[in-house]
Amino acid sequence: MLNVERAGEAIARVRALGVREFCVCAGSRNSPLLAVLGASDARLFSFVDERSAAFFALGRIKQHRRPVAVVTTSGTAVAELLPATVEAFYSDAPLILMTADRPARYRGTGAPQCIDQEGIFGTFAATDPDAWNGTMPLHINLEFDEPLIDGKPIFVFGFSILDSEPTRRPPNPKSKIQNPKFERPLLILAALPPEDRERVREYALTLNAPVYAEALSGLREDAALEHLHIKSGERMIHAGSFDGVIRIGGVPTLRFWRDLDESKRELPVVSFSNVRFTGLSRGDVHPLAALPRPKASARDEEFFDRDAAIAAKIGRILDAEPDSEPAIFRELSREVPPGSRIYLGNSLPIREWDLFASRDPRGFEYEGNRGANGIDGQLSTFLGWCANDRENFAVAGDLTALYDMNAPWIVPQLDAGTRFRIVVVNNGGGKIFSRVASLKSMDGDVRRRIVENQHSLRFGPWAAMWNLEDQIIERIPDAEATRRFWEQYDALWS
Ligand SMILES: Cc1ncc(C[n+]2csc(CCOP(=O)(O)OP(=O)(O)O)c2C)c(N)n1
Repeated sequence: MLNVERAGEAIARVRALGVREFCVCAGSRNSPLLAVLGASDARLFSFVDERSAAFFALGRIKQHRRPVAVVTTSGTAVAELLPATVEAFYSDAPLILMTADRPARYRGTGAPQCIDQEGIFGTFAATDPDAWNGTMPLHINLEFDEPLIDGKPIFVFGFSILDSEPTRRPPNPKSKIQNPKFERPLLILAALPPEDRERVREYALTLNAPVYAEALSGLREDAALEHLHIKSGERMIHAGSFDGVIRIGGVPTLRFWRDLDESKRELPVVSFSNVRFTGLSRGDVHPLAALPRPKASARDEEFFDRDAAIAAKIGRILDAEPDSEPAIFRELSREVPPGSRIYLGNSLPIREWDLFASRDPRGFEYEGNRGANGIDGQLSTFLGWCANDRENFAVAGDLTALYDMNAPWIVPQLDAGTRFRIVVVNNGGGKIFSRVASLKSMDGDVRRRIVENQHSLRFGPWAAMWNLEDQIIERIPDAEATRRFWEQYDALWS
């Protein structure tokens, strides 16, 4: 059965239980539910913060004395429902939690935004609608596989617009450590602790294969690896003829990692990481300590020439569109003082930084919450990570910042002399969703309102409230310039 049909059934089911109002919190995993609801006559309230949505739903239940549903995407979005669920449980309130999930085969693999959601509310929520007594929370967890709606792989902006990925699985210490013997390998470097970087650099140099290095690897701007880096972005990977993938570090962010579970299932993957999770529904993770001496591969000059040519063209488009969002990311990477520590928020920041930040080696140290990929708690994590001996920068989207508005509370308690800046790239909503193919069929206004949560809020008064006008910097990309940028960018690959 199609996802939208299953979503329609689930919504009809809860409507039959008396639900008239839905508090929706968008993600891409719950897009089938959003598509159905957007085309329905149900009353919809759209939220950024799931915790707030669930408490609001509780208020509606108290007002109208009938069940209200909260609809979320996967991952920490689900966990954010717990406080209101506990409150509802102890006040006999029929709060209905409709949570989108990835297919069960991903459970335990550590894939982004895939957590163990089944039964996550424990005794605080019933899970069987047929046996539900109508006086306590009810959790309906819905697995949606890809394609979420229309069956085509979704490529937007050169990276995934999908916010969820597979689950986690403990490493298998007994699994035989493979020394990958690929002829034409691709090396993907994801989050790495500083102490492992030297070894990984040596490995990459000997392997001599194209390297896709994410910022959190700490090797994206590494001068010694400059001749191996793929610089035009992850779409270039599709232009290569790789016969295997070697991943080192945490679960990668790039869309291609998801393709390895979908359109590229036949491509062998070997992972070395101290993170226990494969982030894929296949394969094992070998400890980084077991990184073998690689076999050198022959350099594919044609591949690197094409990559360099496209990267140069991207640079020229960025020069021509300085007010576009990608150009703002490049500019930020040039403005931040060398040696700074940079926290990259989820959604577009982590992706646009990987794609467009300058590759000049400037000694940046990167961090980010890449365990479950939520947009919640980002500024709080950043402030907890701020060190007092260097400058600290966070780069976050506007909804991500809105989600954590009270994070600055802790600032007066940080070590004296802690220097930080929070850069909010305010593009007026969750713009990662602006080109989600599966949502195209929805009415444009509905999509902007309930999926992107489009807004015209400004962050100056928030900065003033906390007395942080110098530390909170708002950058507002020009939407038209951004559109023009992506149009030209897409044309490079056609
Ligand atoms: C807790 C949580 N809820 C929902 C999501 C789904 N989600 C992924 S990206 C995104 C939008 C983020 O918007 P913003 O911070 O403004 O960044 P932009 O996409 O504009 O870069 C949402 C809601 C999530 N990842 N985590």
